[in-house]
Amino acid sequence: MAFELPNLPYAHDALADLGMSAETMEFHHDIHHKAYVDNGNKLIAGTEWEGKSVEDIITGTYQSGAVAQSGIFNNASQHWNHVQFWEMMGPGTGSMPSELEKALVESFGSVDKFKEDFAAAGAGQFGSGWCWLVKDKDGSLRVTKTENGVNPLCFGQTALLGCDVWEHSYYIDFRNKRPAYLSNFLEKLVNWENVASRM
Ligand code: MN3
Repeated sequence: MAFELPNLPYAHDALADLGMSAETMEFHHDIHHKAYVDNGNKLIAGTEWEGKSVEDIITGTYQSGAVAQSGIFNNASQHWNHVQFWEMMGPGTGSMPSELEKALVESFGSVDKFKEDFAAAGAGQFGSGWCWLVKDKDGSLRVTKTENGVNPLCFGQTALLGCDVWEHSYYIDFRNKRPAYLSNFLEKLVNWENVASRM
């Protein structure tokens, strides 16, 4: 099926008081995400991937490893990544559901240690990419980082939380201060209910 740009699950200015401005959303969702959708649709037209789900396209093109398919992989994965990213944030995110808190404490020792590891992964990703909280194939929770559009689907993992550390995600609001963007993301922007629902 053709990729489709979803509306944001909230208004463009809904996160402005929480550190992600309407201007960032206008560039990030309306221009960057839309470009992945439009370019992805152009690249899959007439190929074996046309009509496949975005998840199948991501895992299929990543595993194939064929250079000729890297454009399809990059655009499909970035489309999927951004759909998840918008849903993983929200205004008035509230408190962390207890089952998520319990799982984080079991896996990392404390919620603060999880946040420290997650922020370090994001800050330590050299160049563009993402940092993640994933549920691995054995059920364990792990913090990971990936380059460019690579995501947990590529490794058979479930993405519980992801943060976009491409410069387009933070340069308008935080300039070059990626660690400040990551800390703000964890403290103010994450929709922990959404994260818990993915477990
Ligand atoms: Mn982005």
